[in-house]
Order: sequence, then structure tokens, then C-alpha cells
Amino acid sequence: MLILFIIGTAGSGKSLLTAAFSEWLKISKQNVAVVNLDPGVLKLPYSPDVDVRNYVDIGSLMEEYGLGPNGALIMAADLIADEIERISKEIEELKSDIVLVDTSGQMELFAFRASGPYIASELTREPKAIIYLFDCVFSVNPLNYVSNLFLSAAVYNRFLLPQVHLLSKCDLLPKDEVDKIVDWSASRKALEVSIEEKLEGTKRLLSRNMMNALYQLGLKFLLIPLSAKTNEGMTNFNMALERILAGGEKYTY
Ligand SMILES: Nc1nc2c(ncn2[C@@H]2O[C@H](COP(=O)(O)OP(=O)(O)OP(=O)(O)O)[C@@H](O)[C@H]2O)c(=O)[nH]1
Ligand SMILES: [Mg+2]
Repeated sequence: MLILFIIGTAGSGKSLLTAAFSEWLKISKQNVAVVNLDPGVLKLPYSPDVDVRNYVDIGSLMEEYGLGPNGALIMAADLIADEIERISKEIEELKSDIVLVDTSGQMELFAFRASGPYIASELTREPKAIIYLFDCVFSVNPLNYVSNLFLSAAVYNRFLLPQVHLLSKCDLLPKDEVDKIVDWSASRKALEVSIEEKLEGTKRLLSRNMMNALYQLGLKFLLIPLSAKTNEGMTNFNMALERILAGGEKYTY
């Protein structure tokens, strides 16, 4: 069993990717299960095999403790951590080869609070990886792109798990724009040129320094463009997973 946590900024396409990739895997005859780890979601584009909303209810937390939606989500994350054994058991009983875990829109809850990494490490003893989503539309500006790189580096530092980076919603941009963002992820020079071209003043200086800091950390994030609407990039994504996580083998062993 391989557990994949889908993480990304709010609205970056985590839930739709979970839906589309699980369907894609089913067509490829893989034994896949889907877990919803977002307690605040009202409607999902898939039917989860395991749903955290069966363990915690945001509405009653808000009412009972007089919390706003974010306060309730923070409390919910701690309550999920308390239920982790039962949730793990439910996942293990599915006996799937690959499990997609859709996480909360409030990424900082999962990535930066103590409960997130605790949940990730305690959710079964199976091998795990992170799928980090860069929203294509948001990443088209080099400053946003570099800021998102920082977020993904922060996630990496928290989890220290293999991490695959996707450029989500790639159907929303012309191909040359998508290619340019992928180039930034592959070549420092390409990113540097765009920072010089597209930014000025403090933004240029900051972006350049942030980029240099990231390169100093030695973290390299090659982006795979992907669309959950057209399924473009699914094969590349799947190949990257097999390469990184199963040494080139299928997940079904
Ligand atoms: N065109 C296009 N739209 C997409 C794609 N993926 C997601 N969307 C749209 O983007 C919006 C957000 O998608 P979600 O899958 O709900 O994103 P999310 O990251 O789960 O959002 P939160 O859980 O609220 O943070 C929805 O309107 C989706 O239909 C894609 O690949 N292409
Ligand atoms: Mg979602």
C-alpha cells in the first residue's frame, strides 16, 4: 500500500485531482482508494472510501465552542489526530495498492501545525509521499512562483517524505506559458531571466534573493503539468510516481 497526500494552496485543485487521478488509476486496473481528510468540505467531486467528516463535525464544533470556521478547523485537526488509530484501521482494511488522501484547503493547518505531520506520520505504517500542487494560473507570475516554491520547500521540511510537484489546471494556460513555468522549475537560468524581464524594483530583488536561497538549500522541484479536466499529464505523473516510489515498478506488486 502506498499513501499519497495531496497538498496545495486553497483552490489549487486537490479535490478534483483526487477524483480524476483515482478514475484514471481505476481505468489502468489499479486498486485505488480515496480518503477525504478535509473536515470542512461540503461537496466533493468523488465518493470517499474513508471520510474524516464521519469523525469530526465542523458545524457542531463552531456551535458548541463558539468558534469561527478557521478556529473550528484547527480544533478539528487536533481531534483527527486523536482518532488516527481508527482512521488508519479503516484505511488498512481497504487493502488497496494506492491510497489518495485529499487534504484541507487551509494548507497551513496540515503543513504548519503540529497535528498535520503527526497525522501524516501516524496514518498507517505504509510508505508515503506528498503530491504538492502549484496552481498554474497563480504561478504564471515569477514572484508568485518563487513564493510557492518556498511553501513547497516548507512542506518538504516538515514531512521529509518523497515529494512530487505538479503544475495543476494546465488546461487554463496556453502551452507556451505552461512550458515557460516548467522551464523555470528545470533551469535556474530560465527563472533568473524571467525575474529580470517581468519584475522590477523590490519585487525583482526579493524574487532573485528568494530563488538564490532556495538553490542554496539544494532543493530541486521539477514540475509536471497536469489537468484534472482533460487528464493531460496523467501518464507523466504516474510514471514519476512509479520511478520515485516503486523503483520503476507498478504499485501493484
Ligand atoms: N480548468 C480546470 N479547472 C480545475 C482543474 N482542477 C480544479 N479545477 C477547478 O478549480 C476549482 C478548485 O478545485 P478543487 O479541486 O476544489 O480545489 P481544492 O484544492 O480541492 O480546493 P480547496 O479544498 O477548497 O482548497 C474548482 O472550480 C475546479 O473545478 C483543472 O485541472 N482544470
Ligand atoms: Mg478540496
